[in-house]
Amino acid sequence: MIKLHGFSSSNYYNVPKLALLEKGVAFEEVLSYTGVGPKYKPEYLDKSPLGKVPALETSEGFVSESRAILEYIERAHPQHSLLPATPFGIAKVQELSQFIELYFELVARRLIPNLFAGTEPDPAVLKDVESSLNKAAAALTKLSTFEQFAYGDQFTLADIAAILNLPIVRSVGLKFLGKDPLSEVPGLDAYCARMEERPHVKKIRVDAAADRPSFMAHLKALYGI
Ligand SMILES: N[C@@H](CCC(=O)N[C@@H](CS)C(=O)NCC(=O)O)C(=O)O
Repeated sequence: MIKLHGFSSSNYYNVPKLALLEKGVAFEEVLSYTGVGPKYKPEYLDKSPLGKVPALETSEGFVSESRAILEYIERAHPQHSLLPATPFGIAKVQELSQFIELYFELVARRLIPNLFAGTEPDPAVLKDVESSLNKAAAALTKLSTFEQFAYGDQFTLADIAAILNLPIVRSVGLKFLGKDPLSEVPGLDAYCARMEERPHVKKIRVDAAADRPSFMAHLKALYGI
């Protein structure tokens, strides 16, 4: 059986986890936190070269990087596909997923250290994050109407990217910018509410909340924060 290494309060870990759950693929979870190095699980670097979470353990070896892991899962387990049937549809789903990761997740992530440490962000970083998120929010409306799913008429990898990342962007915005940068994206509120009702998304949220105290304790033990 394939094994997914990582921890449930990581949004990146939850990307393949949600894919596996939605596809009905059996898997085992192996707990591994971040901060790999001399003090913590140095052997994990053989599974994920930068020590990042997630890593997927297959019968042939390890795969890191969530995008590559999704590719493996989809090809190795084609049932309940998370991609549309046409080449154009697949490209559009990948386009939206990548857009969300590059222009929302990775931008908002710049403020995560402040969130964990309870510190104020550098004003220059804050300004940069705000203008990048506002630009991306305006552009997002060109890629999705969020009427039913993020793209097309079935649950896809774009929904996984959207529901695991956009809520984080909204909370980071509310916390540090004093406003939700996605509040004016048409259809997004109702879309997120619909996605949160999906049983596997609910499981992701329950598991994330359950893991959070242990993850925070890990950060405190490793970094003193
Ligand atoms: N590009 C990677 C990013 C994964 C990532 O950044 N994971 C975070 C946890 S949410 C992590 O492992 N951070 C620790 C680190 O960067 O050292 C992927 O798509 O899997």
